[in-house]
Amino acid sequence: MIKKLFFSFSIIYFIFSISYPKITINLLLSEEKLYAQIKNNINIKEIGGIKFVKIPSGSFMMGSVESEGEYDEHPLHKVTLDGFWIGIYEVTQKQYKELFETHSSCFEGDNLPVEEVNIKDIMEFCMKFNKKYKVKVRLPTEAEWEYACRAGTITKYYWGNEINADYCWYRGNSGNQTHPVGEKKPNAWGLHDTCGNVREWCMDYYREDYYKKSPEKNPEGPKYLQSYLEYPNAFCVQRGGSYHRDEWCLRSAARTSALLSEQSHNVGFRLVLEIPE
Ligand SMILES: [Ca+2]
Repeated sequence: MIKKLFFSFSIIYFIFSISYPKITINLLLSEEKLYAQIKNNINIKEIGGIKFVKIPSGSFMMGSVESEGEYDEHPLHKVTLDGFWIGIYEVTQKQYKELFETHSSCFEGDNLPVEEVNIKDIMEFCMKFNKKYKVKVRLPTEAEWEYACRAGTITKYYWGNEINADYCWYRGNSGNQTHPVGEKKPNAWGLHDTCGNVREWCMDYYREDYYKKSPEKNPEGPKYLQSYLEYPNAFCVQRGGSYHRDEWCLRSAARTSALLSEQSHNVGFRLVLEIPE
């Protein structure tokens, strides 16, 4: 009797699984196992101790609606990006010391984000990294940064509309210092600390009205300047707020900038790895 029942169930299950494959997978795997399966399928590469995750190509709405945010976050506009690889974490002091004997970070610790770095320092780091590992890394564009940070969300932060200490280090919980990368919860694409800990340099020059005329496809910031080194008094974009700032600065759309020669105890960076599609 039991054998007959089992046989009948197997036949029904077989027909059902052909008709509804996604549902049957869910029936077979617990939620935990299903999550592990998805997690294992995330495309991750590790080079020079830095882990990069593949961000899918796609479109998103960049900036803030008129009733929210600052002047430079308007207008909310559609941006379409090719896929790219981005660091899961802010670059750490250990990773930085692999290529430079010293660094001048204010807070000391191998797994703390490197800070007190300006654009010239980062360019040198990228050149050495590229030479050593025969790859091409660079800073993210501002659009890549916001797209990666949002991970499909349209809320103020990637976790919702209210500040939440489970996800970030900011003035309210940092104890006025940086913290080891990756201690807080990641976004849906696996990135940690985009909001808070250290603010992150982007490769774009900053202009407050740039969103009014930026191209939809792969925007790279204002083009009126030629190169970083020719214009040391130019401003570059920084994103994400820091351990030293309040929650307003940690919003996904929040923009700020600094002289490209400037360095600060609350500013570091994460990298993009260029791999031809
Ligand atoms: Ca950060």
